[in-house]
Amino acid sequence: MAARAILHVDMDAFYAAIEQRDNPELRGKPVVVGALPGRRGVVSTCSYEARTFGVRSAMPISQAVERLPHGIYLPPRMEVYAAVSRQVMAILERYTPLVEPLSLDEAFLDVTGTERLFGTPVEIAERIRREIRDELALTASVGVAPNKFLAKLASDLRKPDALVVIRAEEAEAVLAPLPARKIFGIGPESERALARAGIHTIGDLQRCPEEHLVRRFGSLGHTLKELAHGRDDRPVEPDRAWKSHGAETTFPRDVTDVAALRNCLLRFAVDIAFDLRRHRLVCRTVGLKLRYHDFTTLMREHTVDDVIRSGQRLYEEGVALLLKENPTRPVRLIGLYASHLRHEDEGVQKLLFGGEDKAVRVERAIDIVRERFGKDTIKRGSLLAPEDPPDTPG
Ligand code: TTP
Ligand code: MG
Repeated sequence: MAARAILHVDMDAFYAAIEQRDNPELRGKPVVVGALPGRRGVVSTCSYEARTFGVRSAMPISQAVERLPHGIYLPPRMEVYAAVSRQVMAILERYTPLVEPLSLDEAFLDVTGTERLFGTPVEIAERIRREIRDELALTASVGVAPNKFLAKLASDLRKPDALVVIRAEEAEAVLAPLPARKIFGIGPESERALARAGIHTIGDLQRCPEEHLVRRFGSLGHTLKELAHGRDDRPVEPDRAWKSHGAETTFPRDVTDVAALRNCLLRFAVDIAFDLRRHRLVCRTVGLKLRYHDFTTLMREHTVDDVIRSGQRLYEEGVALLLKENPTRPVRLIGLYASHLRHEDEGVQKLLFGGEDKAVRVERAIDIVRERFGKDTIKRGSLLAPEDPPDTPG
């Protein structure tokens, strides 16, 4: 697989930073968000000022009060944090639709191949940090690396407000001195099991032959070995809500003519394919959305075995869904969606493109014109119409 560029973005002291932002009197002070003193419950998070007193997430609030009696204790305002989270994710999505949120305040991004559009991965990381600071008055730490494991490790390395890059060739050296528990998924129990085997640092894992690890820990042994050497090929997977890309329209007047519906699908397919190619993405699932005059709404999907790259194929799949649905009632809204997005370099799927190659070549040529002269220079209908079979009635 070609070298990838993965970012891990993690907001600093997220809930506490929002409280300090929204109430300037709290800035520079030890703020603890979570259960209130005297009640049962735990710390959700705390400001870095509170961390110097040893307060941590998930600590019982009684223990936090022992360490920090003069702290400022606040109940969480979840709706506010969720709204800020959406703003953060929207900033990330400016750079790629391949955003995989892990929680309200962190996400992976795959920015492989976006150089021409937005700059190098490090430049993108800097821009993201700047936009979060300027637009949201918050700070984020960002890790830049060739895979998810290293990117997440990097974002955590010099928190808060840091940008850390781990290059493939320096990964083993960066990892070696770190405790084994820094590996994703090693909890206290695995940590003890590793310690019993004499493994304390990631460097110990690097030196331990894989057969030993597999004998002791089963398939986990293999994973540990891979990660210890900084190897991780998990893809960035946007969750369903984020990972589809589509277009829809509500008609000024309800439509019954299938030819008109197909025409809409054609326009959407060409636009979606153009956007996907700009981000070097392919999709595996095509979705058709229809809303009838009485507002009943349906979504039909088809997932292919290979991957879809061309507007032509998106269109054909969309039309197949439309004909299968065979709408007999007036349609108020139609939409077309591409989902299960993947980076075009990912995995063996490159070998499977087959017959779509020609369509993609033609459309790429048109992309260049569109990028240079704007979206509407080329009449979209002309792209696919010659091979477009006549409408089947109904
Ligand atoms: P984290 O990213 O783990 O923590 P953080 O953003 O507060 O601090 P930093 O990243 O700088 O170390 O978690 C994000 C938010 O999730 C955090 O602000 C509050 C919430 N959270 C909990 O409610 N309980 C927890 O145990 C943890 C770890 C986080
Ligand atoms: Mg955080």
